[in-house]
Amino acid sequence: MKLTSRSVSLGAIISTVTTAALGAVLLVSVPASAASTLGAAAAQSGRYFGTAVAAGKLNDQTYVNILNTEFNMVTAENEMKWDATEPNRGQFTYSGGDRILNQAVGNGKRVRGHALLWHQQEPGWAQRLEGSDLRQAMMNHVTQVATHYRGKIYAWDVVNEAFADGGGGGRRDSNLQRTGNDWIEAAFRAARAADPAAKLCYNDYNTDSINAKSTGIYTMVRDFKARGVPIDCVGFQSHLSNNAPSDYQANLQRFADLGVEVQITELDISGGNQANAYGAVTRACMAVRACTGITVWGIRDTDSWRTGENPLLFTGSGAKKAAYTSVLDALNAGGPGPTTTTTTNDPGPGGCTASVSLNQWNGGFVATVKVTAGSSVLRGWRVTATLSNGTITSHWSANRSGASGTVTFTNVDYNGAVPAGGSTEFGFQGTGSGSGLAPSCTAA
Ligand code: 9MR
Repeated sequence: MKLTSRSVSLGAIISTVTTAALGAVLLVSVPASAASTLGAAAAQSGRYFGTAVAAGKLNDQTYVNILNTEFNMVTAENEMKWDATEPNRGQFTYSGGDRILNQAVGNGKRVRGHALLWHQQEPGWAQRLEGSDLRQAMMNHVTQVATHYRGKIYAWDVVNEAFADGGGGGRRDSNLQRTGNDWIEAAFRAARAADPAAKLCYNDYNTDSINAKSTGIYTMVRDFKARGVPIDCVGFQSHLSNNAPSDYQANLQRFADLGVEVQITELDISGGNQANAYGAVTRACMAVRACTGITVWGIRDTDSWRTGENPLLFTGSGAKKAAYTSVLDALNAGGPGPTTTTTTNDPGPGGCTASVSLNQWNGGFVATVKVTAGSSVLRGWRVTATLSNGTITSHWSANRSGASGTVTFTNVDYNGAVPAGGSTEFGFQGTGSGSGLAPSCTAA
């Protein structure tokens, strides 16, 4: 007798098949409502599944068919970078980026913006700048590009790869860094002012385990949260070889515990048991509530920047690989998504609603509150929430009055303006419990 069991999940059904010839009994358990595409499977837990897209491939029918069928988030592989969008100082070109964005939005997908500032792919004119002239050009770039895409981007990689490899955990040297250590927070503030609705992420590689580099970034994010610098998410590129690090999930979780979302932003895996490694990465994201989605860095192996390493989910001819099945199964197996309680009343013109996403543990909590504008632009907002059994110890991206009982938050200067239907977030953490906060929002 042979027993085979696969992918047990809540609500699983058990079917029994008797093979007449051998008299064997095969037990197969499958999820009650398995989705058949990556995007749909991720959406079951409130997450997305995305890919990097190259504008030059949007005429390739195999490529576009897979893109439209499987993915519900898109990142421009190169087309929104500085060299592409501002080839000459003050002259902006959005043709490639717009093409990708329009293709995605036209097919019901969302878009991650990549990347506003990065020491690579700077246009030549910016490479030759230093100091205050460069700082001015950097901030203008952030403002212009984020304004062009205002309201259309789910999350921006505001700053990409600013930390050094090696043991120090410090910043990478670059002309951007030499304009002053505060360049990253200045970029985040400029991005927030230009597009209050976009989530703002810091994105980097070799940060997929608890190491000096990821700890350097962790320390920066903790500091940003404590000082109210607007940061919403951290991207883990995850260009991996062989395996997912054993502390991959623990690393994501420690960032989530700071009150930011985490996203896997450029996943590709070469060597080793690829299907196992892809499964492990996907399960790690599914196990962290604040892990909101996964993006693979290309569709077919032949689309990858890692030429010859075959690190993606589809073969060059567009067939699904074992790694694909492993990811799909892990997405279908489910996992806790962000716990969101939403107020449902329509705020109408000039109004706003507030919803809270709560990360709780024994003795403490982090609350992220989303303020959403009604059918007209908000110029300022006030949120009240009630803590029946908790005390706030710190907060970010809002002014606060009170620490327990009924607490009031108002916008800070950079997040008072919210476009019609758009949203912005603030947060706080505390001791005790954050249950029952029931935030409500009024325009101020
Ligand atoms: O995949 C991108 C490749 O086409 C470009 O030539 C390269 C230029 O540096 O950038 C690649 O994408 C990178 C991403 O923007 C940031 N993280 C590392 C990615 C792979 O190099």
